[in-house]
Amino acid sequence: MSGFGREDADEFARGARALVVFPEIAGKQVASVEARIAEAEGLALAIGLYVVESKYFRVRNPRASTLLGGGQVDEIKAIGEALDIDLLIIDGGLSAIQQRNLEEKTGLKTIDRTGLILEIFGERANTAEGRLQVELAHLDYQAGRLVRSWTHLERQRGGFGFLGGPGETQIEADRRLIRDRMARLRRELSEVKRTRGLHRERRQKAPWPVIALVGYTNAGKSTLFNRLTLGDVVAEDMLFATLDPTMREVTLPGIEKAILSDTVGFVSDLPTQLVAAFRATLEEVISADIILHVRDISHGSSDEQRDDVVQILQELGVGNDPEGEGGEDTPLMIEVWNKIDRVSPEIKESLSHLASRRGDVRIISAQTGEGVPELLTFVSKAIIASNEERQFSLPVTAGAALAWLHQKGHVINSSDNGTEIQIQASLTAQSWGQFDKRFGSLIGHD
Ligand SMILES: Nc1nc2c(ncn2[C@@H]2O[C@H](COP(=O)(O)OP(=O)(O)OP(=O)(O)O)[C@@H](O)[C@H]2O)c(=O)[nH]1
Ligand SMILES: [Mg+2]
Repeated sequence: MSGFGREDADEFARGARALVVFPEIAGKQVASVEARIAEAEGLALAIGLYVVESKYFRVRNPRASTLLGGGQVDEIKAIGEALDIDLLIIDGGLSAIQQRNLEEKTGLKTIDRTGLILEIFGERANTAEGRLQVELAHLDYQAGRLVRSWTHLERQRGGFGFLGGPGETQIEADRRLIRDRMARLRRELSEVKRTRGLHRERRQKAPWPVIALVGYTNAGKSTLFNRLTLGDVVAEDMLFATLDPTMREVTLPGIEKAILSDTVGFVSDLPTQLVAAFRATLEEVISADIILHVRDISHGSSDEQRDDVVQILQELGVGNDPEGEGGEDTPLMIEVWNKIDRVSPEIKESLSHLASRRGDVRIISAQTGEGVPELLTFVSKAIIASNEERQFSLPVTAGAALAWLHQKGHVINSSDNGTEIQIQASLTAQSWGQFDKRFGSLIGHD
């Protein structure tokens, strides 16, 4: 495949010397600058860059031209020269103009947080669908940045053009090229999706409950997944180790079979292009019966990470329904406080205390296995408890609805009086939601 994503990955050769700059914008302070910088370094490492130096700048008045102040830009230029830097990573958002100006003023190739994350995704995506989605996201990102002096398209033609960008007509032509390519990708993507949809359709008919693992990148989702499924998903101390969702069967106490799905990790300021791109992949999450939100409770920014995950889930249309109404098919959410083996006994004590006051938290170590059996019992109880019994009637012609009920849950009783079938069935709230959507209009009111 000759995607832009691939070419980009080549561009930041492994081992390239990077300078990470975290600009803290006034009014948007983060809880821990160290944690934020460590994360940015982790992102850079995730595509094999060599982080030579990291800097933190406080930005009081973000400049439209360069984001950073003049003195700060000079300092970056000086560091770049002194340390022989190849690449400047700004851990924040840059407009196309800011990016170009920074490149011109520092003499360093510059990339922002979104660009960096897109690079990682471009390198990691394994499935056909994942690759198409990343490429599409990348093009979308590029389309907005054609003013910059080194576009990939320009490089493809062999010109570097570090000074002065391409002419207007060239930009127009490039835009059209990108638009055409995006249109083609969308067509390919919908073909791949159609095929996957068929697979899912087949799977969704299975009566097994679906449990999805979500969480911040590096929280330990894959480690837990492997522990529960004896699987071999890559679990690494590396950001975005998992990109493509994986599903496997698990056995829970009292439940013959359930489907567990491991998913891509989230990160703060996840590029909107990628949230959109992965929406389809994360449909597994959206349609799960239970979501296990895995958190690295030993992490200094654990609370911020939780907030980011909750926010992204909300963007995806998944959220707890505090009123407990109208959310028939809202999955049940359980917080899993992972890596408990890494905290001191005192902190563990107070976390246990906190958790015991909440009904929706379990403490575990996916690595040592501590707390995992209890988590499983908790999950299966929740699944069983969420089963809801209903009695209603369907017209005898609604064979499909009846078959669906038989497949998806437990039909306790059904009797046929010639025109109507009286049904008594038990399903998860999530499945009832799906049933109502599909067959609600058939249900008789008596
Ligand atoms: N000490 C300790 N380390 C853990 C635990 N769970 C996971 N880890 C480590 O944390 C790192 C990340 O684990 P993964 O399972 O890859 O995390 P993930 O959530 O799948 O990450 P992404 O796929 O990048 O989103 C690995 O080095 C794991 O060995 C735990 O309970 N205790
Ligand atoms: Mg993973």
